[in-house]
Amino acid sequence: MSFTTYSTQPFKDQRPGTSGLRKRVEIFRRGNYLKNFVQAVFDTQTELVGNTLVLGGDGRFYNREAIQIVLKMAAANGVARVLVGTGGLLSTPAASCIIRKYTAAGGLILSASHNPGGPDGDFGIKFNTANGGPAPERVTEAIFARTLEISDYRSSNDPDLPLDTSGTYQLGDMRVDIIDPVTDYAQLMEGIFDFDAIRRLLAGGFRMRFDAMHAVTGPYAIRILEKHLGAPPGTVINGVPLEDFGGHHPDPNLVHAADLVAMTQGTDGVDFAAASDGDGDRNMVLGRGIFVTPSDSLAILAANATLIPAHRHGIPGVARSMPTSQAVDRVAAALGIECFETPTGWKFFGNLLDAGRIAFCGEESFGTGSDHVREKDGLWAVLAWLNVIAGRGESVAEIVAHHWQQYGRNYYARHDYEGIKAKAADGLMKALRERLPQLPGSLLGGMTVSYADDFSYTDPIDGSISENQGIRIGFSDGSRIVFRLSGTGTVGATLRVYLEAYEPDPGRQQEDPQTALAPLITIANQLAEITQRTGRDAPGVIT
Ligand code: VG1
Ligand code: CO
Repeated sequence: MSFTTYSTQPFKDQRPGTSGLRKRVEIFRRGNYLKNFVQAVFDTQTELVGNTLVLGGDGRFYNREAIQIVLKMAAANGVARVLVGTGGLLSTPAASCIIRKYTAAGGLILSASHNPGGPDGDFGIKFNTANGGPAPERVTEAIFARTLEISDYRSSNDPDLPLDTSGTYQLGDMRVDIIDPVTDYAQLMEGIFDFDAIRRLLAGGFRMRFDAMHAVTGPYAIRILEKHLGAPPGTVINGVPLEDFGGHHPDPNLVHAADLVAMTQGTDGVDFAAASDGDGDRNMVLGRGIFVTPSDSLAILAANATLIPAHRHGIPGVARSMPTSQAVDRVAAALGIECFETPTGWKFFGNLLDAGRIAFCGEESFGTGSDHVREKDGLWAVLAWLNVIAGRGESVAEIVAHHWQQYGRNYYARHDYEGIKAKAADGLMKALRERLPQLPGSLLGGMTVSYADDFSYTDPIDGSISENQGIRIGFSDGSRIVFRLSGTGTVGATLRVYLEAYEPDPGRQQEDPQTALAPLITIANQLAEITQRTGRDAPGVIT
């Protein structure tokens, strides 16, 4: 096989964050930036030699070029076979499904998820291990260490492959299968859910919309919802993947999917609406006149798991990331199953899923999923909701109201301060950390602090420890404030403030969350000196 070894210089900033390496497109296109990182993966993940690699991305600007670069480097580094989605497309959950189904040694997913795309937008790359999940910290740290000392990379001298035509190709000694990105995933979904019940629901006049936000999920949603389940054409909107996502943030929340939200309003509003993000792993769920918080969604799906055929005998346990509301904890307690609190990022669920300790897990950041893959999965959540709605014969609003009546309501909001100065953000977190020891037992805004700590997680399966995962302040009535800095941003720093208050009384569960959380918002601002330190008097995004 013909390949060339090229010399290169290390970059100092290639440490993966919450979900892979994310930078501005212009940084990825500079010199050998992408090649260095990919070579560091091949240098450290030696099980890829002689084995299968899965490759695909969310279709954003630079995706196609990056796919060709990775293919040639894989060939030069001794990978035996690569499975690529046509057009270089694979949603993150589909990549996870394909890694597992074809027992690949790992996968490279090209995505910056919900971050904007285009020449001035963001790009990203993430390595997933053989279980189909995001590489754990020890792996990402080994890759990062390698990027700091890298001196050359290898690439084959073959021409580009025609990515749009499925088929089998040869790149030197390496076989490349360009496969339909949807088929395997659609089959997996069919084996999990009651498709007949969903078909009957959709045939009975139930009206829904799915907003693919011009990101990767369009082809998946059209195939599954419209072709397999019989939803009328036009159910999926913005279904064509575009390199710049039509100029929008492919971020399924009340701010960035405002048009979809509007379709659920008023007497003519649709019965159900959902959206997913750039790489298809996030979801937002709406009913007529109601937004379901991702934290509530996880709790409601867990409470109704047995309506889903794959889980008809019940689930062994659940997990949520630390800032996610404690709504699912109450369900787990009622069901008598285990409940785990993990740091932010899907990689922390992998061991628990592999060990069979949990079947459902989720994050407040519009992430929900199960043991069917090792990533969060936007369409899975949509199908799970449709399955539950069909099974209960109730509207989304009724399902939510009944859930709150039974378990209480966890009022919840996240306030994001994006693009603040890194120094200001670090100073704010440091000052908070210094105050932690004095807080327990003290009164803040008339509320008693019962604990205050910087979250540290010991993985129950492999014992690995992850420290400094966010500051938690808990009050005696079950309320919480959490502060952490984002690990996915590409400009300055982003402070996230997570607020949660528990309301057991059904007579008081209909307030606006910002009103119900107002006392906590005031406490959070004062305690962290947010305005003084960041110069912002309000969050930029509230979800
Ligand atoms: C954010 C979310 C986190 C999620 C991560 C990746 O991370 O808060 O819950 O796992 O994005 O999601 P951070 O560090 O910015 O808070 V995705 O859809 O970008 O793969
Ligand atoms: Co995503």
